[in-house]
Amino acid sequence: MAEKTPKVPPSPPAGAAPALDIPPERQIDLLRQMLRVRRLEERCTQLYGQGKIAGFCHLYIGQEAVAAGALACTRQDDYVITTYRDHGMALLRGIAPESIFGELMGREIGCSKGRGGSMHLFSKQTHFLGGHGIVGAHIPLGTGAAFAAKYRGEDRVTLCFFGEGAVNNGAFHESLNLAALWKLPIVYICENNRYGMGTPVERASSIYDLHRKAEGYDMDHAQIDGMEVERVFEEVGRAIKAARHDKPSFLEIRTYRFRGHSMSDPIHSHYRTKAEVEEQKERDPIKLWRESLVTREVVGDDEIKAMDKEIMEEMKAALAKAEASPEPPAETVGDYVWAE
Ligand SMILES: Cc1ncc(C[n+]2csc(CCOP(=O)(O)OP(=O)(O)O)c2C)c(N)n1
Repeated sequence: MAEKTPKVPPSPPAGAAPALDIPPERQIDLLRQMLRVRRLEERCTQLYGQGKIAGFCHLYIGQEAVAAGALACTRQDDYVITTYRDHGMALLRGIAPESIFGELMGREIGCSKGRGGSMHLFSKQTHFLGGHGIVGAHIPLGTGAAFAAKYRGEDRVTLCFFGEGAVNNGAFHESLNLAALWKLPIVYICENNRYGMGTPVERASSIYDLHRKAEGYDMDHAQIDGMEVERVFEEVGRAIKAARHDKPSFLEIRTYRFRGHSMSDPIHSHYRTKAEVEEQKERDPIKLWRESLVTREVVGDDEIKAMDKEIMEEMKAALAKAEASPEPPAETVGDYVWAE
């Protein structure tokens, strides 16, 4: 049996500057987008603490490089579908932050008109197909979106994100089989943050290098360090190009969530040590990329501080708009249940 790779990925050799083929403005924008997700979610923790968000709330803090790197490679008409850990993905697909805050608080301004909440952000206009609460259940939906695009002769690609908790689920395997068989324009992206709630991946999967599961379907696959936004950008970009030419693939992106599984879980639960979380925070994707940009003199630290301030203002203004929005009138509770 193959050796399991060490839990903590080795750090790259000190001073090893990656050869980057990414325009400087794009490099700065990758930082901006990660910061936008982080600041949005920090506001979410406050709102949850104030009792303004009811129900479930799963944060993406620590995983921002995956959404930022991957979505930067998409076209606006591509489809994106993900799990309940969806705030960052929704923001970077183009849903306005006030619509996200509004949805979390059950307000009319919410992207799902206040009826879905945190796990069910959705937007037809931005081709963001949700926000799904049942583990693995959206993987066939993403596969269906890719099938529809191909059937209609469009060259749209679908990015289908899920956690490592979904890859032992039958729907995952059925989907990969059909995507490979029918050469669908889809990239399956497993955000392997090591834990499905409190269960470590090595207690749930017979193989540890999850990307190898695609071999069973003769599908291209790769494993990527999800704390390095440039790697995510490059690899997902490559996979999307291939998918536009009818070559689906499966990417395992290794990442880490810094917070608990959801807002109702403590950050350091019995399933992982505080030391492990602290060690992973050393590889905070925002910190790594910020240092890289400054060291390579792509942007100065003062400019980054100004950008961050602007983002905090953006989130503050968005939150004010969301709080000013009313709850939907009670008599509309039955609306949108059936297609009209
Ligand atoms: C079919 C199903 N079983 C169980 C659950 C309860 N559940 C919610 S999240 C979760 C863990 C999923 O972990 P993973 O897929 O790795 O995603 P992560 O939360 O780490 O992003 C479980 C078991 C569920 N929502 N759906």
